[in-house]
Amino acid sequence: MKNLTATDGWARLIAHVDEIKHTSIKELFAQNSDRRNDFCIEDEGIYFDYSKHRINQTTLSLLIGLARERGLEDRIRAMFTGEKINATEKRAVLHTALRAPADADIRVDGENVVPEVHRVLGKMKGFAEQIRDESWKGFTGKPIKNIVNIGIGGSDLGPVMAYEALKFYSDRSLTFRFVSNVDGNDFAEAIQGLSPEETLFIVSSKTFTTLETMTNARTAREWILTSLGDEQATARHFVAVSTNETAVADFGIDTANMFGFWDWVGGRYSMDASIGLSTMIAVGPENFHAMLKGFHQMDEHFQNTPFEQNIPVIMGLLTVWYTNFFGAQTQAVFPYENNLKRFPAYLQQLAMESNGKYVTLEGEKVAYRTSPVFWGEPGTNGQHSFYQLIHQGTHLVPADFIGFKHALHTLPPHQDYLVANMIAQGEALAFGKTADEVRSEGTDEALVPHKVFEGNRPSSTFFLEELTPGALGKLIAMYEHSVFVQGVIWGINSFDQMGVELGKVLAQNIIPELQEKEVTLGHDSSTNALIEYYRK
Ligand code: G6Q
Repeated sequence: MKNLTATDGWARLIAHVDEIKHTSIKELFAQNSDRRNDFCIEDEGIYFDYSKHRINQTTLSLLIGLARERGLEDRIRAMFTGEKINATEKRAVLHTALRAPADADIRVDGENVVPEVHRVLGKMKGFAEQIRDESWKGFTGKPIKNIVNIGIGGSDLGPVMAYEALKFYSDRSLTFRFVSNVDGNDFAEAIQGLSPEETLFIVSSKTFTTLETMTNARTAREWILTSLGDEQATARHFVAVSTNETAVADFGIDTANMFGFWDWVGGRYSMDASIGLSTMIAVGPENFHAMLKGFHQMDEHFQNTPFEQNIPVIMGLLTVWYTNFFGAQTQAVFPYENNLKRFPAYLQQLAMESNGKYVTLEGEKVAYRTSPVFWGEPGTNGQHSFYQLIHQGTHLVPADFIGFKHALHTLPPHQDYLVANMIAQGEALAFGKTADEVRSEGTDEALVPHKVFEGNRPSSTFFLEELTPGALGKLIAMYEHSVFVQGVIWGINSFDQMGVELGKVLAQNIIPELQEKEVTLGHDSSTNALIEYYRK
């Protein structure tokens, strides 16, 4: 593929940014009274307002032109039809098959994978129902009341996020905890107050070899065996979610209690595969399927909607716009829904592990920026801490606001206050407050510069009806596809994660050096000194 910076689309955008840079969002609104309609998409129950951006119609058509030049249509088709677009690992990328209807036909190496997806979903349903109706008993005959998911990265962030997001729909008689960190504090705190007799561990690991997960799983097995005093207890208190049947059996988990998935599902794209088992137990199979339906609706939208009206395409292109043409280094995501408190952390992995890369598919070093740093916190909390920087700091931080028309609770003034704040933030960022406006409030002249808000700070607003399982599915798929669009423009493989390997390998070298104090150290002087400091 042609180098991105050598494309016509890139050259046109370079020229165009020079023109539009000098026009503020306020001026863009003044120039076009219909701006709110021109830059707004309402589809799939999502109201996506992207009018408060530093773009006009020319920007949009140039960005869409660049997407076409980069072959986005073809890449979308390739992904959805199971081509091995994860070229470095020679794998198909088919998280979209996880939420395809049972009668869909999606082939990998000539075989339709959808029946197997639905077989596993059926098995998950059977198990989730047994836990929920208490017919699955622990070793001593008591029903399971506590579910602890052990996993890390893609085997943790999705399940935690979804549990928090859908807590409202969860069975409140069950307790859910999540252990990820190899720091023993994580495990020790997670089992606080839990009775081993009533606790089930879901060991979630695609490879079933991950240091953190296997260490926590062994500690959990020890805890169960010490408390219940019998090897046989493992079978009633452990299930596995994995692709590695041999390692699951070696650990002592009956493979009848293993829920599989496939190499064409990346870890960070697996929360709607069996990695979502804890989610299904929490909210029940029906709600889980409603979530999958939401995912699928967004998949259909992404696959079939013209780019001009395609939510993930526009989102992805806006990220490219600010990253490559305005030098933005970060992108903020602010859900105005407290139950989405783990959503930014989930997105961090999705976006940054997918597109935080400096090598193209052809193996060349890029000459442009790739993924920005994604970050965020729920509103309104963030307003009382870091929003200062977004309003008056020196960084350009494009922001996504995510809000819902209806609250899940019935506490009347809260929802209006919440939504008012979300809308106000977008308005303040875009339009700011001039020196004259500040003066007209009788402000002391010395304070005027401090109270001016320059504005011209871009944001998107996503409004949905209510945080239902289906809405969550749509939101996640929307970001998944937006990240994909960015990766296609940048010409990188969004589906491997080789950058996480080196640290893991070096840690394996250092472990014995910490444990055996006589081993001679052969690192650099700083690393040697750190190891010696720990040894002492
Ligand atoms: C995600 C990554 C990574 C992975 C974890 C856990 O896309 O591959 O975050 O999910 O390293 O791996 P296991 O599921 O194999 O334990």
